[in-house]
This record gives sequence, structure tokens and C-alpha cells, in this order.
Amino acid sequence: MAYSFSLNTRLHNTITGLLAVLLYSCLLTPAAYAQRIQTDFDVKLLARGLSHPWGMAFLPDGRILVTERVGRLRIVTPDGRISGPVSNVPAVYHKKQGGLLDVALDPDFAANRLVYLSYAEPVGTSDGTIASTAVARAELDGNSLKNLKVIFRQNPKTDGGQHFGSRLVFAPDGNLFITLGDRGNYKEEAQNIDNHIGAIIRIRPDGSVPEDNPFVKNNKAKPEIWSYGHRSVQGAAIHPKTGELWIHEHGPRGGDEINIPEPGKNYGWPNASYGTHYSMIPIKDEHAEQGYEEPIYYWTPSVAPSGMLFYTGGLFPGWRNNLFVGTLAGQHLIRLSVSSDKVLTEEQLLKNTLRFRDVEQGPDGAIYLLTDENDGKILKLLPTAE
Ligand SMILES: [Ca+2]
Repeated sequence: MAYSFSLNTRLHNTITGLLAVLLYSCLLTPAAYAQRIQTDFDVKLLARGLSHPWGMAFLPDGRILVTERVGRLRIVTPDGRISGPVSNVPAVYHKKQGGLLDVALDPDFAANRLVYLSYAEPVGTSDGTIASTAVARAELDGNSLKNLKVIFRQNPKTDGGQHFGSRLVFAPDGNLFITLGDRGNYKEEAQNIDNHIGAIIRIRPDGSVPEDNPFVKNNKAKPEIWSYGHRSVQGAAIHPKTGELWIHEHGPRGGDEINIPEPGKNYGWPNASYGTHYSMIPIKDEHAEQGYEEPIYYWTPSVAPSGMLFYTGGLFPGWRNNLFVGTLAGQHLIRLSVSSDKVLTEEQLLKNTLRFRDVEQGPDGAIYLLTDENDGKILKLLPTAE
């Protein structure tokens, strides 16, 4: 199925109209003027008709690989044409939060054509009730995948349709980070390093374990684990100056966090959180007091963060090295100015508009957003034309 596509001016006008109201309300003070300069952007609709798109990755020629949670991978051209489904994508468990999730390119993609997919992998057929997050890599050959190999499986597989993570991010040293979740019904297991529940994983691109992983010499631990005590991590990015991994994770009722996961460290879930359990049972706020790592930032009430980008492009010089986070429940895009290890300021963009599942930077320096809808869209943020 292919779509041809033209600009949806109604959506465009709605969003720019909301921005106009925001801009008008910002004209009151000199401080607000500086903010006005930074929020002066247009939103263009690049493509629509994607079913709950989840992750995207830019090919060197400017086309975009986009996953749909139902289990399809598509390629979108820079002018918004959507390909038919790429063939040979692995079968996925498509229930609740499960399905085909993130996509990433090998750092050496131009030479080896390797792409990486994360997904909820069922036991047996896709109709099963037991699943966990897995990562496969394959060569992209035209509109199909070949030589597909599963390089990681979250162990154990469990019931439940929640908290699969997952984002795929390559570190500057060439290792692959995979962010996972606690699978919903098994939150206590996020404290156990003899399984992969609630962990961040670090492997080589072929699935083998780097010798300097923190638990390789602990024969009671899974050697792929980088850090643990995480709830469900749907955003990850490498800080452009420090080269460190930053992640965010969903809290329960409140307490969504940003963490900079360090090797072997415990981020406290489910024993420490700035949120409360859905049952309204309180959780101890204090991470450090209980021996866990404190988040560097948190949101209460929850925004349900998804997707994470450090902006390094040239189109928005005022936003360089800022951190962008999409939100689902929040229905806005968050812009954070940050230092090497702190969040300094927060601004909400596109308030009360759509559920934003992923945020990426294109080779053109524009910011691209995926919306979480049946009629999922790719939106493009560009500086307002003079
Ligand atoms: Ca925590």
C-alpha cells in the first residue's frame, strides 16, 4: 500500500494557530522575547496514514525508516511518499504496548547496510500470551531484509502487554545500548540482575558481550546488563559533548525520570520513585537514602515521555545541544536546556496537540516527530520562513 501525499493545511493551520497564541502571550516581557525567538517555528505535515508509528531512523540518502507497532517497517521519502511494507520483518507480539518498536542504523551502515529492530517477541506464534523484548539485525536490500539474526532476547519472557521499553542507541565506542522495561507485572524483578527485567543492556553489534561490562565477572548476573532498577525506558540519546547515555523512563502515577545510567548502578525502581503506585500506595521518594541513584530530573504529574533527541543541527542555532522529549499523556514536545549532567530549563512546545512517540533530527537539520495515532503522522519542525 502506497500513499501519495500533500500538505494537510488544516493541521498546519491548527498548530501554527496555537503557536500564534503562545507567541502573543510571550510578548509581554524582555525575557519572554528571547523565548519568542526560540519558539518561532513552523510545523509541516510530511506524511500521514501510519498505524501507531513507533521509531524512525534516517538513511544516508534522506529517506526515513519508520516502524509501525502492528509489525510493519516502511520507508518514507523526503517528499513524504510511504513505501509498501518492507519484507522479512520478524513476527511481533502486537498487543497493548507490544509490537514492532524501535529501528536504528549500524554506524557503518553505508558499508554494511545493517539495520536493527527492537520488538516484542512472542513465544511461538504472534497469538501467544508470553513475550519479551528482542533485537534483531538484518541487511536492508531494497524493500526487504535479508540475513536476519536475533542478537538479543530479554530473559525471561513473561505474560503481560506492558513495559517493553525500548530504544536502540549506538554509543561512540560502537557498542549498542538497548533500553528495556519491567514488563508490568514483574516490577520487583527490576532489582534482580540475574534477569533482564528493568535493565539497560549493552552489547556489541553482533550480540556478544563487551569485556568491560560491569557484571561480566559476576556469575550470578546477566553479563549484558549495564544498569538496572528501571521501569520502562522509551527514550535514549547520547549527549553530544560528554558521549554519555541519557535516558528517560515512565514513572507510575507521577515520577517520570531522566537518568544518566552509569555502569553497574541501580536506579531504584520499584523501591524508590517520585510517583505513587496506581493503587495509590506511596513509594519512598528518597533514592540516595536507600542506596539508589537519584534521577537528574523528574516530572510529576507524569507526562509519559517517549523519544529523545539531543539537537545538533544548523537550522535552530538557539536549540543546539538542547534535549527534546516527546510526550504521550502530556501531548506536547519538551525542550530542555542541559549542562553535562543537569537539566537547567524546561519549555513545552506544541502544547495540547498530539501524542508524540518519537523525535529525531533529519540530515537537513529539521526536527521530525512521530505521532501515536491510528492515522499516525510524521511532522517536521522548520524555522519560520522570513
Ligand atoms: Ca529511579
